[in-house]
Amino acid sequence: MSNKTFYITTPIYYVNDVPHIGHAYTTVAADVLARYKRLKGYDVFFLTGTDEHGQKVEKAAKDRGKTPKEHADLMVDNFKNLWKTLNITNNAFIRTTDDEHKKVVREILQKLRDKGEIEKRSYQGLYCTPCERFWTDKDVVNGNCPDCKRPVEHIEEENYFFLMSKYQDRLVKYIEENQGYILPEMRKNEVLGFLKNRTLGDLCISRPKARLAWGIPLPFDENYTTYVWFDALLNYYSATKYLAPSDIEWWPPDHHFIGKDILTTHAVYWSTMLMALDMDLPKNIFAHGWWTVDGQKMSKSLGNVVDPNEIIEKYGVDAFRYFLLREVPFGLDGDFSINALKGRINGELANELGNLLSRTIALIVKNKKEGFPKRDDTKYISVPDTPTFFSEGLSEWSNTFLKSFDFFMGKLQFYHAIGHVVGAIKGWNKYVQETAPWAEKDHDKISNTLYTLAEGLRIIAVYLYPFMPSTAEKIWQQLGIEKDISKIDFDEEVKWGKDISGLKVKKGEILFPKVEAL
Ligand code: ME8
Repeated sequence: MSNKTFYITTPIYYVNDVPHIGHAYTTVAADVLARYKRLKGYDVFFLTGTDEHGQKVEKAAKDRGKTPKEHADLMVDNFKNLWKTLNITNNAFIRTTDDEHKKVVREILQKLRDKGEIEKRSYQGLYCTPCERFWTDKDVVNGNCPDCKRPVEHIEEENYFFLMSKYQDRLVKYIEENQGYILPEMRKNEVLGFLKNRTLGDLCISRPKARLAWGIPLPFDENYTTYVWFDALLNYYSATKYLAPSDIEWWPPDHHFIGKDILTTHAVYWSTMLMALDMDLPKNIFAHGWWTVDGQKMSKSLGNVVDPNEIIEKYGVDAFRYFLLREVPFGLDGDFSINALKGRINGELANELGNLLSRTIALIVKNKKEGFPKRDDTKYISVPDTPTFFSEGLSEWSNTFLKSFDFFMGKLQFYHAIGHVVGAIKGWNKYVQETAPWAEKDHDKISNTLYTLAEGLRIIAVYLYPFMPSTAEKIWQQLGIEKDISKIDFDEEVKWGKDISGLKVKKGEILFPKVEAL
């Protein structure tokens, strides 16, 4: 075990519906970072899971004639299977119906109650059942919920409140003093704007059992169940108590990856809950953008919800993973269309990457049937044919390249990190063109060029690994490298100048067959 640890989470998804491209997006992004960090020598705890309590799930189960638990048990496999198909390397999968999770939630509720952070009050307000939240008169638009636009009900009842309002100033200060706490910057400003322009209320964290039976009962009043968000947010903590290796202190998390739809619950509810518990706040909450499909909001009624399984079956896992992080800078909204996906496949993946591999392998097979000769440093290290686009020489190039790549990954700029690698792939293709080994007569020169290409591809595969793990593996296999790429030391393997003498390349399948454009 190393002493560097890295804890990353995705939201826990509701089991009222099947997973779609939006859920896949957050989970793939977290997977990319988790894979990268592992190769960088970190002990990684990557958590995802499902949010199984609450009215939404209760209603979905009722519509299907099942108990909520039966329903959740069926639905949870849709997520687990999709993560398997997508090659997601989560270390744990939490379900809020796990007994251990429920126990932690009850302990925390009791702790907050004992500390005087939870109070019972009589309350009246406008309640939106589908959204499971109260609104004020000011929020409601013509009697309808401002979020889902459905009618709200007037409700009067006694409930328990978490005294969130008293943390308002402390939270503002915390966000201002910890620049990287909420990212991207525009989301941080949004939260600060929200906190500075209104008086934060206290948070109603209970529902009478008669109205919501499908939830965790409050330990100090069994007539009530806890608000689904209170239960859900605590997953990030409870998982460290029973799903993570116990010899490591995982708290606080390094990143909570979420969509912008659930920014307030994380930035405000979760942060103040942790403050009340005297616990460290996560190091970062990153709220990414929203995917539309062909320019429209994804919705069941429009029938345009994208099932990742269908896309993967047709176009492959890695093309899909690549597309999600390459199409839009992480943090901004994006639009999914089959046309755009095909464009990425035919362009960067088939024409650039696939082509570079197949021509390199073909040239090596043609010229070096016996594999690479034993490396002669005088010939292979001082590369006279340094590609014109790498003015510093290749060792230097590999060092600078690593620095930029690490910079982009550190800033969660996946789009730029991939762009950087694509730039190199294009450069190597240009290099093949310029050196034209097929027309070369000098054998040493040919060997040199082929070594340079193979070494370039070996390194490119390492950079591609977090994004497209199977593709990276295939590149290494075709180059004849037998090491398991998921277990390497990243920094070591991206250094220029490995001895690859004796490797026997294996011509393999085409990485990305071209797809018919629309
Ligand atoms: O909100 N574009 O669960 P949920 C991008 N259970 N991302 C999207 C998306 C889209 N169109 N649609 C969904 C919940 N997502 C709660 C979370 S966490 C303690 C509890 C992704 O099933 C994005 O990550 O509605 C978003 O935040 C999440 O799915 C919402 O998933």
